[in-house]
Amino acid sequence: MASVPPPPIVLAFAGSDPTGGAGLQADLLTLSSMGCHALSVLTAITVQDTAGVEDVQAVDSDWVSDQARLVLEDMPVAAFKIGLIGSIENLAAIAEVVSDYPDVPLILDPVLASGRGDELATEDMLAAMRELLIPQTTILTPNSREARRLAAEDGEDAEELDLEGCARKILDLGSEFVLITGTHENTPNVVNTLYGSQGVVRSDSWERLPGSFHGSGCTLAAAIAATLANGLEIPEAVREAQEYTWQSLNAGFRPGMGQHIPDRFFWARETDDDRSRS
Ligand code: PXL
Repeated sequence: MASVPPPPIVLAFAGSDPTGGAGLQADLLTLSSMGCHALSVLTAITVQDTAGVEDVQAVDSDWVSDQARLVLEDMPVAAFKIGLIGSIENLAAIAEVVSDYPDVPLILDPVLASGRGDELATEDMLAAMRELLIPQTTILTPNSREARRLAAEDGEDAEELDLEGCARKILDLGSEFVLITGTHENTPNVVNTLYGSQGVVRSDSWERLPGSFHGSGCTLAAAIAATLANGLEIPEAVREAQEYTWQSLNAGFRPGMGQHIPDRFFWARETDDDRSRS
C-alpha cells in the first residue's frame, strides 16, 4: 500500500456560522478541501441566516485559551488562521497563545463587519488588533473597507485613504505582508494586491462574479493558511489561494433568500456535463 503523508495541521480561531457560509464552517470546509487537517477553536456563536447576523455571543476567553492550549500541546501546527474574535478579552487571549509560537505563520482576517454591514468588532477591538495581533501577523487579509478602517488615524476620514497608503500603515504596525482585496472597489475586475516591506509583491485581477457572497473572505484567508501549510512560498501561496477561492465562488450557490455561498468542494460535485458523459 502506498504510504500517504499525513495532512499538515492548521489551527483556526473562528466564530460559528450556522449557515455554513462563513466563519468556522468556512474554515473547516476550505482547509479540508485543500488537504489540511483543521483544529478549530470556537471564539463565538452567532445567530444568522444568509441575509445577515442577528446576534453574537462571545465564548469566555479562558475557554478560548484552554481549547487552543490543549490541542497545541498535543499536535504540531503548520499555520494559524484567525477570523471572528468576538471580544477584546478573546483578542488578548489569542494574542498570548500565538505569541508562544512565533515560527508558525499567522493569517489574520480582520473581520469587522458582516457582508450586510452588521458590526462584528468594536473600536476598542480595532485598537487592540493594531496593538496585539497585527505585530504578530504574517499575512493580514483585509478587504479595502477593513484596510481603510485599520489604517485611519484619529480623526482621519477612512474613505479618503488610498489603498497603497493603507498598506504602508498596516505594514508599519508590524504585519509582514498585507493582501488587500478589491471586491468593494468600483473597478470592472476584482484586483487583489499583496504588499510587503518592499512594496507591491503581486497584484492579481479576477473576473468580477455577479451576486454577493457570504464567506468569501473567510475562504480566501483559510485557503492562504492551507497553501502556506502545504509548503508554498508566500507569493505562490497567495496566488493559488485566490485561484481556489475564485473557483469556489464561481461554483457558488444560493441556498436561501440572502447571499450566495461559495462551494469549497466544487471539485467533488458532479455537473450536468459529467452526468451526460457517463
Ligand atoms: O465573513 C466574516 C465572518 C466571519 N465569521 C463569522 C461570520 C462572518 C460574517 O458574517 O458570521 C462567524
